[in-house]
Amino acid sequence: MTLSVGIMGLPNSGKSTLFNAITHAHAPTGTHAFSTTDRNIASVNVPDARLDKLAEMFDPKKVTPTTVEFVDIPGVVRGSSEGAGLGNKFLGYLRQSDVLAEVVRCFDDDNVPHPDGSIDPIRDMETVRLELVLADLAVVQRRMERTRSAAKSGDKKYVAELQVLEEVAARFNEGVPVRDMGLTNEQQEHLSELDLLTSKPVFYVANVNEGSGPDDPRALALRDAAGGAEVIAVSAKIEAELSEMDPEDAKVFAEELGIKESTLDQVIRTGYRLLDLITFLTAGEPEVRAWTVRKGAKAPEAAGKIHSDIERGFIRAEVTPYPELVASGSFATARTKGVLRLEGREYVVQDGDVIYFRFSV
Ligand SMILES: Nc1nc2c(ncn2[C@@H]2O[C@H](COP(=O)(O)OP(=O)(O)OP(=O)(O)O)[C@@H](O)[C@H]2O)c(=O)[nH]1
Ligand SMILES: [Mg+2]
Repeated sequence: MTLSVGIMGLPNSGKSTLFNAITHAHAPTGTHAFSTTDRNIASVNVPDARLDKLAEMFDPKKVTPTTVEFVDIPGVVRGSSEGAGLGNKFLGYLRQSDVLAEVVRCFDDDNVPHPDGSIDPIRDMETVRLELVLADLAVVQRRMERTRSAAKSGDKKYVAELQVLEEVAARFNEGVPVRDMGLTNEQQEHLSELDLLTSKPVFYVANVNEGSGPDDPRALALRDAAGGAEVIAVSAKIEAELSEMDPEDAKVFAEELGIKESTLDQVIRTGYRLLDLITFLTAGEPEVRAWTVRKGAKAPEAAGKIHSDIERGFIRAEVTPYPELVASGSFATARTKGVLRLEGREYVVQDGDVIYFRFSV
């Protein structure tokens, strides 16, 4: 599966700047609101030092990282859901995203106007929350019309669905996001097709002043207000500048600035954690490759990521944890040392497992 991250936030919060920093794209940015007039999409290779090391060991013809997709949309403003600005129409572009990254302006810059005239990250977070709730409410109301007429026949499925939709709409009217409604799995099931934005996991990107970091006072205040959601503090502007530099120079520069982990790495790590995703690896002469699966996936499911035939004909998995493989130097040595294990259908794949699947056709 490819993780898709939707980037949203108020106009001029730095969404496109962040998008460019992460994807090395050149989406237009600017000091006027709504610099972005349509969505930007880009795919990025997930950096993984393990792949580089395995490539050294196996000298493969091909090295294939996993990818993450980013979607950048025009700014959301107060009233977007009723047609103000460009926001609401474009919020729909995020419905396919697995996780939302909300950029919150924490930087001062008189040249970059704020749509509400002042810097107030918590107010901005509230504004966006409300607009997302209202956008979801509109989706639920449209669905309710259909469900209501379908329920007239007395069909139990639609009667139950209608009840859930009515409850959810009432909570939306109180401003509550789906993720905070405490719905049962069964209730959620009725909503799954709607791809509601407020049911998606969200994290915040505090776009702080140049030279500020995780202890930026505005980022800290945002963390307090975020109700346990993750807050990453970055300077999108600096990160965008770094992304334009020669990678070696950028590394030196980032160290001088005290930037320990690139924004891309932080965003991907957070997305993977929120969605409970892990990476397993395959290694051989033809190809060294990284794959993404959900935590808890068993060996045949992981095999299915490679090819459905391998899942169908699954016999066993030969599993070597990455550190053991590196320490052994080869699968042959790993086998004689006993660190290459034979695992069956019930084996739960772990992050960093290097796997060779045996299967019959
Ligand atoms: N000083 C400073 N300026 C920034 C930072 N991030 C973005 N900007 C500037 O703020 C302006 C708006 O940035 P964009 O990335 O276009 O903002 P956006 O959220 O995509 O805006 P819309 O597409 O209009 O919704 C640009 O002039 C950026 O250069 C930052 O970290 N610090
Ligand atoms: Mg933009």
